[in-house]
Amino acid sequence: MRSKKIVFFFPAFSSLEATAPLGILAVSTPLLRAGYRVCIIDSTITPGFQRRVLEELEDALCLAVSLVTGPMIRETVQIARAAKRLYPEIPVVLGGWHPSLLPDQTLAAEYVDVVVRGQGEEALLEVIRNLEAGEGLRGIEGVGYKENGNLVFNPPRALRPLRDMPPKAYQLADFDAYERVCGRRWAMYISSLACPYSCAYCTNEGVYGRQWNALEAGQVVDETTDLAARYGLELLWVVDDNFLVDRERAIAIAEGLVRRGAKFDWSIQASTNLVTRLGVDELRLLRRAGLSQICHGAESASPEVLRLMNKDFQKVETIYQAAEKCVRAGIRPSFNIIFGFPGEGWKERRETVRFIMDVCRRYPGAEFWTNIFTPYPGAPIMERAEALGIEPPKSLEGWAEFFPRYTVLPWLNGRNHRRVQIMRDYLRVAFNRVPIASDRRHRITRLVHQAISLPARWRLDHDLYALPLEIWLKDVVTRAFEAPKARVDAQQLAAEPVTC
Ligand code: B12
Ligand code: SF4
Repeated sequence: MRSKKIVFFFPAFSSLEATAPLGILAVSTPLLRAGYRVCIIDSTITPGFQRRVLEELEDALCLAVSLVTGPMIRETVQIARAAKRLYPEIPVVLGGWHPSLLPDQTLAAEYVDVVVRGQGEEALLEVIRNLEAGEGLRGIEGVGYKENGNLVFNPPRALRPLRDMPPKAYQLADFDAYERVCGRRWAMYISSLACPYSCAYCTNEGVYGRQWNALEAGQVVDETTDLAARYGLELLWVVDDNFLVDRERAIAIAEGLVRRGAKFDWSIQASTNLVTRLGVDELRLLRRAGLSQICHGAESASPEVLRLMNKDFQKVETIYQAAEKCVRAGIRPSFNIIFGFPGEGWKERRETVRFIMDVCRRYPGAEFWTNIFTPYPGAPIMERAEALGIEPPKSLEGWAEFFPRYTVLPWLNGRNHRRVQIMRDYLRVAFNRVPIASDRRHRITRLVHQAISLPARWRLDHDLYALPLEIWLKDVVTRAFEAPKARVDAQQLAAEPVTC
């Protein structure tokens, strides 16, 4: 008889803001219901994760990995290669955003046997059933596999609304271990799928279309209160792409949570135009229900760049209004910014920096997180990026370096790239930002950060970044007083061997 054990591997993805991988919890439920055993190894919380995966595989039916484009690919390759060397007969199945967007190239890797495109709940169960029965994977929708050395792709699987999906298997999450790493006890939760918009840099439309669909307010209230109580969670990050598409639903969720006397904090992602549809009183209601932060993809304060990004639904004034309304309601407004989008020159970048400084001064508590534009496969801008000289990697491994913290672009490289990176360093320290992970900085590091915030603001106001002594001082102090960062930065990983 074949094994009924599935080993999931989740490669390191983010600094120390760790919690259970929702994608894996989602695809685990149908397996558990069908009588399979599930073992999840998350490299962020598992010392010696490679050895653990190999040990667990000894009596397993298959190895399944969840990944997005970027540094997660590094550990995926490392583990899949090691697994194949030791257990060539155990299939390696890859799912998640990267395999969904680039199935051919992912399956072409010699250490990958199966890829699942899009939603994995039903597809993975069917794959596992067939593997257990020793049957092929022909006809299983959404799945790609190898047959006599050829790559075979079955027809895609139709999207299912979120309300038809089983609950996530949160019982498999080791929240104690995540809390030890992160300093906070929190989880991700999803209440709606997809987004009605199609920003040029976003991969959403490619996987979910623009078919926004959501759980009923009552179900969200029941599930979130139960989750928080059951696992003692202090925070839920609602990972919906655009939580506020249905205004009435959002209000009903808030009313339901207030009625229940919910005690946990939660945060959402929403576009600024949908936040500003709400009145301050409505936002205050959401605050009373525990909503502590709204993350917005503002991305730029240049009207021209917003147009190029296909973000016509958002005006610069809307970003100001969202910041103002959130602060008045006691909700922390958090904004993402992309530097280096095709068509953004230094003039447009200055518009954005000035805007950031203005918002942070006018609305203390507002925070900005900046990235460098990274062209992802499946994003509408990819074609234009290629025309401008981006050469998409030709293998799965090549995509490991695609990470917006460091991306060097044909139009933003050398001195200009260094300048943007230093500018981003100053933006990081100019105003306070609150990450999910608890602030474990040493007293001295905190003092130094505070001390350099004023010169940082002066530099950003005057666009002067030569001789960045404050950043140098910050780095020296960080090295002296802080534990090394988690091994997830593409630059740090590059130096590491990928053998057992
Ligand atoms: C939470 C989240 C994160 C978290 C955790 C990531 C994770 N892997 O879980 C953090 C904060 C770390 C993160 C970081 C980043 N993220 Co992110 N993130 C999300 C977000 C908002 C939700 C993911 C989620 O949990 N969804 C809910 C679960 C249930 O869905 P799911 O993960 O898609 O899983 C389903 C399927 O994919 C599939 N599936 C998933 N895993 C597996 C495994 C197997 C074996 C199978 C068969 C199927 C399968 O089945 C699941 C159920 O249907 C998505 C947006 C979104 N709407 O999904 C972006 C998203 C995944 N992130 C994205 C990006 C770009 C990033 C960053 C690069 C951004 C940045 N500025 O740094 C970093 C890179 C991380 C890294 N270092 O590699 C892109 C992905 C682009 C891409 N090509 O991969 C997305 C889609 C956002 C977007 N719209 O562009 N992210
Ligand atoms: S609003 Fe956000 S999720 Fe929606 S398309 Fe734009 S970037 Fe993607």
